[in-house]
Amino acid sequence: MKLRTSLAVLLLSLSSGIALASSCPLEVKKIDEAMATNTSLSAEQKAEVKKLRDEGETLHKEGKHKESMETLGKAKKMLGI
Ligand SMILES: [Cu+2]
Repeated sequence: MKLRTSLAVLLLSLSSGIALASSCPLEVKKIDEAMATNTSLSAEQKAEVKKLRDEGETLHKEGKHKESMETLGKAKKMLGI
């Protein structure tokens, strides 16, 4: 790979990392909002969503944004958002 190409790839991966880093808290917020308004979930389902939400938040704090987004995505799916 040429140096310029490697640099471009590096920059791209960095910027997507930053975009992901800022979107995790947004996803957490969306989940919190949906949790507050969604009453169709059972207590167990809510506990599961809460667990996934907390896991996602922890992963985000550890800098694992990809994993965080995946985990938060599961919670969102359960909430139907
Ligand atoms: Cu993040």
